[in-house]
Amino acid sequence: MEMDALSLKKLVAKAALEYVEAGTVLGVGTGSTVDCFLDALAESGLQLKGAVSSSVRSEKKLRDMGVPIVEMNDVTELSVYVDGADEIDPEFALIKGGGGALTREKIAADISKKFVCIADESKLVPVLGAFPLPVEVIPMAREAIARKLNALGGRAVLRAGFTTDNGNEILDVHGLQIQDPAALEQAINQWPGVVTNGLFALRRADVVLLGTQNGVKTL
Ligand code: ABF
Repeated sequence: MEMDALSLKKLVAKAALEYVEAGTVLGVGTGSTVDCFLDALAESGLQLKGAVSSSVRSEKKLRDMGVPIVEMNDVTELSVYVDGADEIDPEFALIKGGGGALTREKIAADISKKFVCIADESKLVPVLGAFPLPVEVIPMAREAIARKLNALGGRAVLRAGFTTDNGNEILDVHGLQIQDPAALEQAINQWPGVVTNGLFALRRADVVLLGTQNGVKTL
């Protein structure tokens, strides 16, 4: 029988436990796949020293599980960071930020030694861009940045009624075909008023665990 998306997420969430070491501080991302991972972690009985979380949402879930929350400023590095993605290309470059937590996710990925990305197989694409690229902007720069994104050939749309955990806004850029994700990530990051963009290409995933109909594929 064919597994649905939730079953694939649960499968891959469980597989990610293999990368978690008891007694350490774990980096934890955001999203429905990460929610499955946290459920699997709770079930496993594995005891962590603590967790650095990329969002208020995951932080709440971790607290409810009794895992101590550690401030990002209080760690020098994370041995493992587990997070989902919205799109994954064959070279492990990602689009993230559909959940709006891209800035904190990028910081967590940056200080992690091993970034383990968990996703169902629908997220693997040949070229990034069908999923709208999120760009977190300081509110007063929104229109200026939207014009620049549109000049790149995209269509920037303000995420209505959404404020990030950092008090900023998100522009979702539709219609891009991202042939060189690292170059685009760098270019957008240079614009004043951009906090972060959702391309994770300069610091991409180290391991991708993909939930497929034939089980978990480690890429
Ligand atoms: C986070 O959660 C985000 O970067 C990405 O937007 C999203 C993936 O969510 P899901 O697992 O629900 O598809 O990792």
